[in-house]
Amino acid sequence: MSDAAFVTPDHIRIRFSRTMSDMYRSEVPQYGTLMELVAEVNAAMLAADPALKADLERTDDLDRIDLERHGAIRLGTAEELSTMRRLFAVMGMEPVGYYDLSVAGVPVHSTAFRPVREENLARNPFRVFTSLLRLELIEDEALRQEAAAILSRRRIFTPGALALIERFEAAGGLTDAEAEDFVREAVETFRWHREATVDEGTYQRLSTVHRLISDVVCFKGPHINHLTPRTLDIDAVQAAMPARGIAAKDVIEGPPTRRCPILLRQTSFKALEEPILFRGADGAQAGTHTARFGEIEQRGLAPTRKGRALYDDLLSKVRDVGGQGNAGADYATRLAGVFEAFPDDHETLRREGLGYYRYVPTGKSGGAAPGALDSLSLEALIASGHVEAYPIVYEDFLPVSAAGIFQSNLGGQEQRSYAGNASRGAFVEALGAEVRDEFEVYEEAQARSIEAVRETLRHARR
Ligand code: OOG
Ligand code: NI
Repeated sequence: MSDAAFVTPDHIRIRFSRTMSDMYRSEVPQYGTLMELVAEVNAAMLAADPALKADLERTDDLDRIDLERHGAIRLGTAEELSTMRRLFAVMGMEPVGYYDLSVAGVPVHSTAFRPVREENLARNPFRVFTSLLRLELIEDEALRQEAAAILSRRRIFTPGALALIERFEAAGGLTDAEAEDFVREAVETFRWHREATVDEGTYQRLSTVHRLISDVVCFKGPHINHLTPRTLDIDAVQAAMPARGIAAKDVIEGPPTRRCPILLRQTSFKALEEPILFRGADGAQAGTHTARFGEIEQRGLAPTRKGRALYDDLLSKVRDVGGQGNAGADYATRLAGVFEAFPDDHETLRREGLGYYRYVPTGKSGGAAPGALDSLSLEALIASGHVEAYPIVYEDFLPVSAAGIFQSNLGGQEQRSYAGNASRGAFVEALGAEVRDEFEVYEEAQARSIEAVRETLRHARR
């Protein structure tokens, strides 16, 4: 079979993210309401700000605005994680970044599976924040073994999905018909099942140690726990949520409102309490479980290591005041105050090496002598109007923010200390592959754009 018979991983990811979105909207109707609100706010923002619209058009971001979303799952075993890596590879999604959430009292560590190159992100940026439960952080030996035994009995992938993953690996791609089967089989893993695999007593014992443990251990599979559209104005969406009957989280995680957005701002609506059925000696017993919610995100400039260090430093300054974290009515004001130290115009951000930019030739050639342009520095080319710089969008996650999202959806009361437990080596071993360094990914994207500029200018001189 020739390669021409295969559909691209982008194509499979597009289908998959659409199917997941439809599934989640039918499972969690409030998510549909949130999607409508986000689409309205985005449309209003674009109508009011033609310059923003033109910029988004220029950088291929306009078409993907309403597509933009991520989801999250929580896995129980190393084997589940490594198979999940193979499943996402079929859709061109690779593990980027390592997030240790134990420092925030959540017994998991995580990565994000996502497309890596700009052309693939432009087609569809769907990513999945994927956490692995760390059973070793459960102190009670008997309970730890019980949880491991329950997990070892479940099979989260359908035989059809496993066969198509193998087919993809052996043949190097999937045909259109195989891709359709693959998506249908793959979404089964992420579906909600209201039947718990354990009795109520077991659920309660695990829940008492940490609610996240019962969410991972007591169900047939890793139900997708939220999906997240991207908004152009998260403050507007946050403010409009209550009027639509959506119970929003108290604060927006991440940096404050800025003229030049950086990194990632996120907020969510609280997880719903849903009916479930426990196993019982005399038939099923009714109960409830809270796990699934909706979230929105606003993304901005991807910072360099230097920019990120400044962000982390400023954020901890705000959060450490009186040890109150992000609590307190004046949090937004304190945050904005401290972040005045983070430059808020692209010129300065770029010149000070705080963020990554994509460089694009403007097409202007008049006035320059042949060969003169490619000897000029990038700064000189920008100053002379031959090259423009656009912010590269941050595509990853933030551990402190992620912990805030986890907490608000676990009822907010869970505070355990698992501090200082980063274990990247163990995660990579469970995954069966390295995770990519996010800074290298942006660095390479920026370098490719500079190379393309140089290439254009070399050709333009004759
Ligand atoms: C994941 C929470 C983290 C984000 O956007 O930071 C996350 C989870 O609750 O499983 O999705
Ligand atoms: Ni999320």
